[in-house]
Amino acid sequence: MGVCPAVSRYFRRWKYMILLLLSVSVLAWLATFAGETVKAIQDTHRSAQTLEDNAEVLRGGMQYSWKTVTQVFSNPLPDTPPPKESCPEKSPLLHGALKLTFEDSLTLKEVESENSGVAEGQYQPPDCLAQQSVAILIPHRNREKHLLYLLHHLHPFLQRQQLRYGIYVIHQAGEVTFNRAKLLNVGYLEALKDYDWDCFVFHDVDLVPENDYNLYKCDQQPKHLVVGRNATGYKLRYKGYFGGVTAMTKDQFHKVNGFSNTYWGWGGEDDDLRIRVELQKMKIIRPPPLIARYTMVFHKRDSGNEINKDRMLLLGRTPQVWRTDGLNTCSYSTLSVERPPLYINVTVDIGKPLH
Ligand code: UD2
Ligand code: MN
Repeated sequence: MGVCPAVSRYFRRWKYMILLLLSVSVLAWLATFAGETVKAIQDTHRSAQTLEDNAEVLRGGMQYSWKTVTQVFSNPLPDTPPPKESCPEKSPLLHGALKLTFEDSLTLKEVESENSGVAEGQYQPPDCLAQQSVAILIPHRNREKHLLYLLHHLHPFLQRQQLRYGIYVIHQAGEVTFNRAKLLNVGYLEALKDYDWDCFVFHDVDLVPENDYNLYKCDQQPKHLVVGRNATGYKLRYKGYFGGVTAMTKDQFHKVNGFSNTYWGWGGEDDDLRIRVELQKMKIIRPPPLIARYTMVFHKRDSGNEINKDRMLLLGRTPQVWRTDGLNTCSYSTLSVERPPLYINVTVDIGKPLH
């Protein structure tokens, strides 16, 4: 009696299934083998490359200390710097209140030699990763001596705070009426071309901080760093005062569309920024008065920066115009960007008032 046809069909189908399974396993095995071969070839290549690199390092000008040699041979990528740890929340280098000096004989060369860790106006802590990167923006014209004093004190001050920072001097070209606020908008836009800074500090050239606990870091809210200064008995000039030195994150400043571009001459532009901040429901914060203290280098009102008689009128219009007067309408032409050792010097033509 022959096998019944249903059973024979059943076995035939299984035969094919088993054959199929067998071929799949063979293929998988071959693929692993091939993968391993390629990996082995890559490994050989990599170790050859490492040896070549190591030989290169040894041939080069490195000092042949035993430590260096063992490091080179135990580290397959000798060029990779070791990962840095974050700098501590509170820098161990802070002093507190500082004794400031304003020597007439001070020179830029001296300040440069005191700050050899600064390159082209920028610095980062050598042995830890800074908690914030900060661009200091200084509006400037005809105040070279003040700039020298500020660089002299600010570089070591910022280094003790273990910040990654860059100091930008935005220099208004020509004799047209000064416009502090527009220069600061330019500084923000130009600094962002160099690096994606976390925080911006808008800084008068003549204000020197007296205490390094006054941190040049940004916070959850815009920060006003000058509670008091020598000439005004170290008291807040008036409620809502937001001049001198302020710190805002990239996003906070972007949110308020920066400063107004329309304040030519002295006054009002700092109050305008306060109104912008308040319109965004942000709240100005300040460090304690004993810390937020500054010395303002004595000066008279500069020629070319006369009182802006329109400032009250302009301040009344801020809620209506802030969206169309600020970073998004800041037109200027950059005449030069120089990078001497201690700052980035942006010279700019910002135009002139409409009337
Ligand atoms: C106050 C504010 C300042 C600003 C100004 C009104 C304080 C401590 N500062 O400063 O932030 O709101 O009033 O506009 O309250 N500058 C030059 N060259 C010039 C003119 C001005 O470099 O010819 C720059 C420089 O950075 C100076 C800043 O603009 O520090 C403010 O001008 P100021 O020092 O003449 O005004 P001041 O001290 O009344
Ligand atoms: Mn001043």
